[in-house]
Amino acid sequence: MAAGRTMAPRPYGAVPSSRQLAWGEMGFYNFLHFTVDTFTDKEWGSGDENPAVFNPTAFDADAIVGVLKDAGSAGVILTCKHHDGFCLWPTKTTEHSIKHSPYKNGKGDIVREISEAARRHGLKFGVYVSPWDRNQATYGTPQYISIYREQIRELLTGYGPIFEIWHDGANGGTGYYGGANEKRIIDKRHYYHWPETWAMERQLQPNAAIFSDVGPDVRWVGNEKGVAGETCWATYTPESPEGGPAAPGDVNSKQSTTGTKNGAHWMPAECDVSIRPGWFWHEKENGRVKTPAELMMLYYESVGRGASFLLNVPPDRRGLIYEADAQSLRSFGKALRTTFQNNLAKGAKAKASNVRGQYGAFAAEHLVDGHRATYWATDDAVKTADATLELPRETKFNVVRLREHTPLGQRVRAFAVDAWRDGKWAELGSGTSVGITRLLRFDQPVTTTRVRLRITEADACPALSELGLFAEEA
Ligand code: FUL
Repeated sequence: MAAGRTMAPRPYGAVPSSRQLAWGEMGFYNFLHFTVDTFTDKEWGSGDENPAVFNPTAFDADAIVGVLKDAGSAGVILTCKHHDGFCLWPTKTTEHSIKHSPYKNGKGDIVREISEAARRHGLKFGVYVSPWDRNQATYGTPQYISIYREQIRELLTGYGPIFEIWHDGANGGTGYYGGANEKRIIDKRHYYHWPETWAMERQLQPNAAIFSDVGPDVRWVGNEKGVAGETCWATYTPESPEGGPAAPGDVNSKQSTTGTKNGAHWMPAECDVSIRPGWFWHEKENGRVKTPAELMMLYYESVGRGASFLLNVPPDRRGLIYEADAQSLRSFGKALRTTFQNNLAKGAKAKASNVRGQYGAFAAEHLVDGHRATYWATDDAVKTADATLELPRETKFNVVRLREHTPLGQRVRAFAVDAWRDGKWAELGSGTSVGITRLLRFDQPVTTTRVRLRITEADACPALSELGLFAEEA
């Protein structure tokens, strides 16, 4: 008997918007940190840099994006303006831009080149626009907020669809500020009037996910190591370190790492980290590029914990991805593909201890049909349940992938996975939050014909769209 929509479980708690759902499917994507700092060997330019220093000699957007594509990236976020205030596009808002650089004799536009290359390669494009501007004379006054919004407007209207807008929490301090050379402390909670800026962004790019320490769509994970909490809820109620209302740059970052169980908002975490110690390219760090194995570990600790993996890869002074970085990324991409292109649970027979209304629409087989849109669900009153896979043959794997059907919210609180071994079930591993994706990775491969998922705790009847099995190359 077919089950109508009305038979589906009611959503539980905060649920994702369609833009958050689309964002949640991306998993791994990249940051490009590129500006005057690349040429001055700094991490935070003070704002007094001469635009003439920005002079990449062999900039090639297709080459850059091509490396990211090979790594399996779903998108790229460019530092269109970092704290130094130098704009990588010919903005009308300031003279402190690429217009006054030797790059293409001032006729260049790095934002255009990267956004177009991204589209050519099938990657989505996003923008980082630093709220802190150490060049602007008006920084700290209301006038600067208009300038900042105008910069965002230019970026959101001139460069096609944007998948994410990145608002940094680092705000205020010393700077050049048009020659004042002083320290300017702003009121992080009120100065930017964030809700108005977000409303403008929504209007201009309704599908873009807005990122900051407090969302509204995607939250910072609370560290720059690229690591989500072992338990990481997609729901979140941001608080300031003192426990009051939070703002970008003024958040209890410990809570950001784990999120809030039954939190007020759907606001999954994004794990940002650089492939090198710094965010910008520095010659002295050429020997300190993260290895493919380290990148893979970070993938498990971010995507594998229900967050996303935003890996920074800084172009060098030529305007290319440095060879060591490119090599590491390509090997990482190859390992990702080798592992995840073949779901070994495909073709398994799935059975469950309870199926909602005994309807085929909620049967356990949806755990292995390869679709996020279909799912196994239980009756409303059944909050602990098992699903068992009977594999077509003896199967060797070392990774288990679980996914909740997130349009119905985050429901599962704890689970365990077992394998059939020597005539009985043996537990392979267990965990707490699932959400968008949960990966369990075992040091030793498991060989078995049967795998069981146990939902050991849930706040509402579980609804899961995947139980996948994968094997990493030894
Ligand atoms: C931080 C910035 O201060 C760093 O320079 C970098 O852009 C990082 C992604 O965010 O807050």
